[in-house]
Amino acid sequence: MKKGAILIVFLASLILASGLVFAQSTNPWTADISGKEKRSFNADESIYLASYTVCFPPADNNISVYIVPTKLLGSGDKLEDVRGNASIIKTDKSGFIKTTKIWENTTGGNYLVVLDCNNNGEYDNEPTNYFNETGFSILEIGGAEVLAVEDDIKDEIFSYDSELGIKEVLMMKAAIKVANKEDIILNNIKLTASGSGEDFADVEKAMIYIDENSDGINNAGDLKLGEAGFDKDNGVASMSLNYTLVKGETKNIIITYVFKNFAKDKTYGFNISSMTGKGKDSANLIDFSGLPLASAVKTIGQEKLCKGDIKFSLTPISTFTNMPIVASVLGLQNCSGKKVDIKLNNCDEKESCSCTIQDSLCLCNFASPSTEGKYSVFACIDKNDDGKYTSGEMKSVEIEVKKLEGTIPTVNNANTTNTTNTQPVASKITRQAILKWARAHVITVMAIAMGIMFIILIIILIILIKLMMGKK
Ligand SMILES: [Ca+2]
Ligand SMILES: [Ca+2]
Ligand SMILES: [Ca+2]
Ligand SMILES: [Ca+2]
Repeated sequence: MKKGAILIVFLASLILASGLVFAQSTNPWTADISGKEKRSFNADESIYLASYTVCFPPADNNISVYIVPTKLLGSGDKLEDVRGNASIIKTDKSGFIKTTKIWENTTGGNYLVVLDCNNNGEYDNEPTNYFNETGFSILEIGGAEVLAVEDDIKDEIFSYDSELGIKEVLMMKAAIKVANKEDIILNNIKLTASGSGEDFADVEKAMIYIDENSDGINNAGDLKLGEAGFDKDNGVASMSLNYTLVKGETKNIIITYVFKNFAKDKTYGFNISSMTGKGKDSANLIDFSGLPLASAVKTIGQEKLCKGDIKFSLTPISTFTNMPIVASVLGLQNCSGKKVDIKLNNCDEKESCSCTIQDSLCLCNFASPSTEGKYSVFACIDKNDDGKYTSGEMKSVEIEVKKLEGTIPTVNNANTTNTTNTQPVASKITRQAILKWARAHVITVMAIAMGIMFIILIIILIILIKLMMGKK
């Protein structure tokens, strides 16, 4: 009876033991803290090792346990541990390795565990977990860095232009640089507002775009990721997103505000206070470094008052070289006191003449070019005082200039006047030019005059002779 019982217990433990052996694919095996076999780990998990009987002699044997990058091992290969040193683990009385932590603060990659039973630092066909394939792997957690873009949008005054009607203002350009480990699913971006403006009341919403064409402007082809308003003044705009950032890539982002109110002299800005995302492979929360990141500060300027279509004309539009041309600009409202520059070819050139608008009219004159050809003449007015000429601030007229053969009256200097009447300007210029020419050619003028007088005298003489002959 006793013998039978011992036999049953022995057989039962043998079956149990062999069952356990077959539950493991290798001996030794990598495991979680409970000793259950595990071959794929996240970066924040520790690696454990367990085994049945390994090495000889099996009991109370100090074994050097190596972790090496996955490779095909050959007999006599020197073992180099990725942790710096092998760990020494003592087998129990049965020659088992009890579940033992072998690595924490891991580095992502694919590895093998090698038991150096004879502790000679070499591989002598000793036990490994798997052979010629990865024993276990550690997923690398992705990461990302949020960077300011070098030519970020500058602090500046923004003035509403009702003629353009643009209410969306560029606030920030930044880049998200994704580590070359795993794709990241971007879930949320939070902006925290600052500045004297009422962010809840004045800002309809903040918007975020992927600047697909990397030109720093939100335009056609860019992808809108999300939008949100602020919860209160100096509060938070929380944008829910669902965008996959590809590992190893850098994406440029643009953040804009859509304003409801343009409250003069108020300032608006924000920080990207947080970004959240998940590793696509590891499912771990991703750390976005570089935050908080501050936007530009926009101050709201005076809304544009000077408006209207520029009605621009030149008199004449077909003329000779170096001849006077009168420029007139009409049709603008609330622009009194603003300067209009008349320029050849484009509004970046030096002005040919300029005038100041008074009662919605502005006149000046200039000399036509000294080389024949067709020219575009531009009237340029900076309606919104931003130092730039943009749409609605330029108008052009074509002129044709021909060369006049022979001696020509010339105008050497263009005059700048603010007169309000075209005709006297033109006639004054013409008279001045003719007088100047006459002074320069006094002998020619006198010769021509004397010739004409001589011809008239001859004609009078002939008439007198005919009359006298008729009386006879
Ligand atoms: Ca060895
Ligand atoms: Ca504010
Ligand atoms: Ca763009
Ligand atoms: Ca302008």
